[in-house]
Amino acid sequence: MRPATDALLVIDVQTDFCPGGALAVAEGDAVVAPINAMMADFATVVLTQDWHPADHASFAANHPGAHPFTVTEMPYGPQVLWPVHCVQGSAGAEFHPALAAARADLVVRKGANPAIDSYSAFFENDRVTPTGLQAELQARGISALTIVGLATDYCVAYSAIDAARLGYAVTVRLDASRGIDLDGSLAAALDEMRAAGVVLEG
Ligand code: VGL
Ligand code: ZN
Repeated sequence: MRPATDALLVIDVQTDFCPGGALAVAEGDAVVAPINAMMADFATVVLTQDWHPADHASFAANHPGAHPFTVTEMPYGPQVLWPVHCVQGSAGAEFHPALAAARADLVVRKGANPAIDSYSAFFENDRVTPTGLQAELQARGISALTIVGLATDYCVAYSAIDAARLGYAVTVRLDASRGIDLDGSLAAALDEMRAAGVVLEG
């Protein structure tokens, strides 16, 4: 068992990010067994859930003529346009059925503002609007985070870099994470995480 100041942060292990889902990550379901096993080592387990309204601005379908996996400009910067995924209350937004979600101490839902995407578990993509996770972790006395889940190069990387900036000791377990890898995004995200002081393991 790790010290009580360590938490496991499990990012977006949801049906839509697993094979057969709307935004499937290759081998996305392969993270479930190692994550369930890791939970036994941590007194605090936090899950995040991507949780979009149907009119979310990150969906290509809401931009007439736009194709998924292209990039558009939003007021807060460039935004990849995704297939419709993780719509609030839909089957695709559920946690993977084999994830031990009942073990979670806290579930953070993100991406509910139709105008702003939210890759990070801490802030929306404007990088200033908080999700509330930082206050929750502070209240629980957490100072170190092990981060796992989907996708390595988007929500895992954004969460890890924000966590490092906020002063947490951050480890990403790559063996319990999988990436989308859009135009070299995986290699870029690994570089950015290392540069932010994130320890990459596995
Ligand atoms: C994610 C793209 C869009 C993720 C969420 O969980 O990494 N990626 N929404
Ligand atoms: Zn999303």
